[in-house]
Amino acid sequence: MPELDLQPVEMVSSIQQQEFEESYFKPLRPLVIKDLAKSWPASTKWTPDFFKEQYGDKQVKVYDSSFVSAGKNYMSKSKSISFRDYIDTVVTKQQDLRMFLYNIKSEIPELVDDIIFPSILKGISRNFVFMFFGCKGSVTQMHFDIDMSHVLHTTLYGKKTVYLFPYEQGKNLHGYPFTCRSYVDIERPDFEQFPGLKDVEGYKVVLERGETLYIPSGYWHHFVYDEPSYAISLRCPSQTWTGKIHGAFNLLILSPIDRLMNKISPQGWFNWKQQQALKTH
Ligand SMILES: O=C(O)CCC(=O)C(=O)O
Repeated sequence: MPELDLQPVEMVSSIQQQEFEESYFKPLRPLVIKDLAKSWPASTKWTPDFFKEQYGDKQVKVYDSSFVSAGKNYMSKSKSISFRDYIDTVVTKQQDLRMFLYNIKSEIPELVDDIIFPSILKGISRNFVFMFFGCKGSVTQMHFDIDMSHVLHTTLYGKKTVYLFPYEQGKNLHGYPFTCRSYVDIERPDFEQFPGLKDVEGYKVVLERGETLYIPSGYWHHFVYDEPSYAISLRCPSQTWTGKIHGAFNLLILSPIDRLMNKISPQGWFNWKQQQALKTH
C-alpha cells in the first residue's frame, strides 16, 4: 500500500499567547497543546454516563457518511434518536455514525460553563461552540471549514488520527469546485486516480484524550476515529481581510450555488465537479 510522506505536528505541553501568535497563528502552522484543557471542568465531568444521565431524553440528529454522495447537501439529516441511545451506540458499536457541529451554546447552554475559553486565541466565538461525536471507525471526510475560521479542537474522550493540509494543497487533494470537500481516500492513497497526492504536503497526528489541536484557518482536515470519541471545537474567525472575504464569499456565493445546482441536477452537477477535480492536476 503506497504511503504519503507526511510530517508530524509539533507538540507542546502549554504555550504563551505571544509565542502562539508569532510561531503558529500568523504563519498558519498547526500545533498540539497537550494541557490546554487540563483545568476545564469538562475534562473530568463529561463522561458518557454524565451525558446519558443529564441529557439522555434529548433527541439528537445523527449522520452517516451518505451526505457526501451525489446530490446530497452538506448536513442533510440521517435520523433523529435519543442522546442516550446515541451515546450507547458511540461507546459500544463500531459503525460510521456521527453527530457533528452540535452547538452546545444553543442546545445545552449550561455546558459552556464547563469550558475555560483559552486566552491564546483572541476572538473565540461564544455562540458557536461545536461538539463532534463518533463511534470507533467513524470518519470525517476531508474538508476545510467553509467560513475559514481558526479552530482549537480538544478531544475529551477517545482518540483520533488527524490528517491536515494547508489550504493551497486543495489542488493536490483534488478538491471539488463550489464546495469545501475532497473525496480522496487519504488513508489508502490511489496515485493513479488522484495523481496530485504524489505531491501533497501536509501533516498527520494522533490526538489523544485531553489534547488540543490548533487547526489554522483554511486547513483541510480529515479525522479517523481510532476509538469511540467526542470532542469540542472552539472557533475564531479569520483575522485577515483576505480570510474574512474568502469565508464570506464561500458562504454567500459558492455554497448557495452548490445547493441550487444540487436541487436542479444532482447527478449531473456532481459529475461535473468530479471531472473538474480530476482535471486540476
Ligand atoms: O471531530 C471531527 O469529527 C471533525 C472536526 C472538525 O471538522 C472541526 O473541528 O472542524
